[in-house]
Amino acid sequence: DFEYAPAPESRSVVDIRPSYGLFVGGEFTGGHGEPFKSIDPSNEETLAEIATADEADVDRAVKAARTAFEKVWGPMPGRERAKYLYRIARIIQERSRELAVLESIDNGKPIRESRDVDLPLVAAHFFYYAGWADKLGHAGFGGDPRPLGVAGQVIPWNFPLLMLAWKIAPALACGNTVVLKPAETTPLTALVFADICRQAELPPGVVNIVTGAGETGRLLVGHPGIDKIAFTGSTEVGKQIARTVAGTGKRVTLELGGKAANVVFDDAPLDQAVEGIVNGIFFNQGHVCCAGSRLLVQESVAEELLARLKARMATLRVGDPLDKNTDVGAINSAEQLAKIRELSQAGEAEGAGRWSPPCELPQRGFWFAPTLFTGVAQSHRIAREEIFGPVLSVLTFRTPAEAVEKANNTPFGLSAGVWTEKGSRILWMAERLRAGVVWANTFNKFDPASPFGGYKESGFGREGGRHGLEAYLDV
Ligand code: TXE
Repeated sequence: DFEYAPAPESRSVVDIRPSYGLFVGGEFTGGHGEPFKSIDPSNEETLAEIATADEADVDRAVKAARTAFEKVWGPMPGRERAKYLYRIARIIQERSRELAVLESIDNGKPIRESRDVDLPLVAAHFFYYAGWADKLGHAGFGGDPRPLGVAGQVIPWNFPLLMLAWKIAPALACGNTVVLKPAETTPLTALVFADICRQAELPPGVVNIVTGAGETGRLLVGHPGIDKIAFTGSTEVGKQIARTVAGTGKRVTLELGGKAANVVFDDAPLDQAVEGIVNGIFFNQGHVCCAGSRLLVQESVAEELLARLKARMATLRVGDPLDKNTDVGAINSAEQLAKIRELSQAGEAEGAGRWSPPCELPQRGFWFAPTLFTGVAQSHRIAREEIFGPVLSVLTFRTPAEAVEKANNTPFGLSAGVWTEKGSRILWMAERLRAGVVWANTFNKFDPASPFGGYKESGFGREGGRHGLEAYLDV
């Protein structure tokens, strides 16, 4: 009886300027590189022109961060730093509607997700790390842990503001200053965050934002004035950064790709598992490093589970990111769409069965229907490579040991999910799964208090929780 009534969130709550500069030393300034455009992936319209930071601009930003570190932020007592972080957290809450709409416009993600997941978590991270700023001497690192200095932070486009929060909040709490580069397809919320820093009267130079493509990131990572690098992005670039940093003495943490298994046993509550599977792979269009992109289902329930999963997938609404009824938004860029298409074609060519529910995709913009591949073999590319899109590869298993073997048969190790009624089996699995996070009877659950990070080629270092402080302190 449900009548579908589109209820788009208003674009009028955001005020997008025609052009944006860099944020250096507390001021918005021009960049000396070739400017680029940020576009709305749901309709391919240009949103704004963005400055590119060249070598001299990056240098300026690093120097501003160094001065702020030495003169103001490093020596400031933790309880004073905490006040700024709390203030930033509260302003984020106050401006969360504007930020959520802007995030959905620039990224393509459904407003329900940016409003109910991203923004609350962004604020929560600042609140959480504000709470640590005056307690670092009691965090188990010895009495007097020291900040590292200037952190160079490079983030991706899938959770633009949340990745910014994961990086900036702990760095600042520990007394470091930062130069952060947002991804070139989603720079807008980071620039509004710069405005929030001004609103919070954060001392100039404590946070600097340099925009640009990979080259700006490369310049930042290679700058001799950077003490610590935090990167979230592709495994390929992460490895490149690790090579660049080798021998420089810079500290580095990397959060890279994933190919998580969502393992469903025959005693699992199937409807609950279906919700977790759908959330695991279709949340944020599958642009999630810990996405449950491989479904491992026990053979005895495979048919039943797939029938329920297909029925659930048929109810997913794909479309306007600002429509509050949308479940799956736009793919972030033409490049990402091309990658998803290429891997899906490879899946078909290698013999897997492809299925999507009937769904009408908008004419303009970048779109991909929720897709399921059955009959997937472990050797198939769609079982091995990160697709980073709304594409689920289904494999089956008979015994728990086989489930573990298959789940771990990947160069990645970021996350995994286990669905079963048996508590002992959850513990047995969690001990054996080589993944930084193991969710049991749930998926994609995040909390600022719990550390997040990878095994193997998913990277190293932890973000979030008390462990997240380690990346920004010398003990
Ligand atoms: O990543 P890049 P892309 C995976 C996902 C996706 C693939 C490619 O599979 O399909 O990577 O995405 C900056 N030195 N993930 O091309 O290039 C870049 O400007 C320093 C998983 O977008 O790694 C951006 O700010 N920085 C991932 C950031 O790195 C460089 C999230 C990420 O871009 C650089 C995103 C260089 N040489 C993609 N080159 C996750 N772990 O969640 C680029 N950058």
